[in-house]
Amino acid sequence: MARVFSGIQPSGDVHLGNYVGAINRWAHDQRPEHTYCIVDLHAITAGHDPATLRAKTLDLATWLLAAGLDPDVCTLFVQSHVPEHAECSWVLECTATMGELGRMVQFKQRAEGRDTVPVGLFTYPVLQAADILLYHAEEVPVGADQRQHIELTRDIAHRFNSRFGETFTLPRATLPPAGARIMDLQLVDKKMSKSLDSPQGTLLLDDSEATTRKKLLRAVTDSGTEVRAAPDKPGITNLLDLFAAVTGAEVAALEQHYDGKGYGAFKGDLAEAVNGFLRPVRDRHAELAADPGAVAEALRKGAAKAQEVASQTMAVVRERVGFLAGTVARSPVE
Ligand code: AQP
Repeated sequence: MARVFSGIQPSGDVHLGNYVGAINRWAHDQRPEHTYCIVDLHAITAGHDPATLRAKTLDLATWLLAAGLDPDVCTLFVQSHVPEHAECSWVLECTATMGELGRMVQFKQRAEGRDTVPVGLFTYPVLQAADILLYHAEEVPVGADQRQHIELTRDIAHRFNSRFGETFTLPRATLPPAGARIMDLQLVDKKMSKSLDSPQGTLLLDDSEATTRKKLLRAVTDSGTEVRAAPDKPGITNLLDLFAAVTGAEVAALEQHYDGKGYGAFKGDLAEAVNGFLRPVRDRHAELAADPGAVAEALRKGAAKAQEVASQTMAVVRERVGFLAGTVARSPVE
């Protein structure tokens, strides 16, 4: 059984891309050796409002529990509750190079050559490496956007192991069969993202069924009427991928089924399928949101479990790096 780690940022409202690319798989595949993290340290890299961050963190935890993550089965926790993440990140920053971080596509897209971007936006892939390596994860279930960061994690782990002795496990990214990169419904060349300002193009878990339907019916398609995946038809290709992700159907079978039926019928059925797929999660979220104390308690237990593993890994890292043994002051999760 592979050890698994994956994370999600509380940087905005959870969308369907997050759900099919990551959360739904986490919930389906969860086991005791799986660790899932709300990565709030990552959510402060690009400017944020403290009260909103706190509220979004709790709400994201509520969505993860609503999706079916069971704190008695897997480990679910908030990153800032386990201080070893920041400590490990610093050690790994001294292993990673400016050159490799400068090649990260997400950094290049976000920074766009500006000198004024926070340093954290440049170094956060190293924090992500620390997140994964602390738990000796072998697999990291993510959407396609994160593949490059997982490769970087492998490179950093390999370099550290070569220098200081076998310490970290080299992880690999695992992608879903469909929905690995859901695109924005309006800006079809951009991935659906919490941080993209495209309210009509981002399908939120929190949207009502009527809003979901409206957004899908208005999704940008291409000229023509053929329901077919093709490089010159990015809009309809994305919707086919989404349909496949929420129903488990093959894209080829969907193309055949909608042959000659046009975009309208296809989009209407897609809206039905998406709403049906999300209904149980939305209902459960509404129930759980009424008891935020229970959600916070689940996170507290999760942090204690996570810290048991992370502190053991950090003890080895400190010793390997050559830090003098001593009593480490920490703020344990009670
Ligand atoms: N569009 C997507 N399609 C499939 N999977 C996706 N993921 C994100 N977007 C898509 C996957 O969701 C997990 C959590 O990633 P995240 O918290 O980084 O989500 P985000 O929406 O990308 O959030 P931000 O704040 O806009 O972050 P940036 O733009 O900085 O990444 C991951 O497994 C991710 O692959």
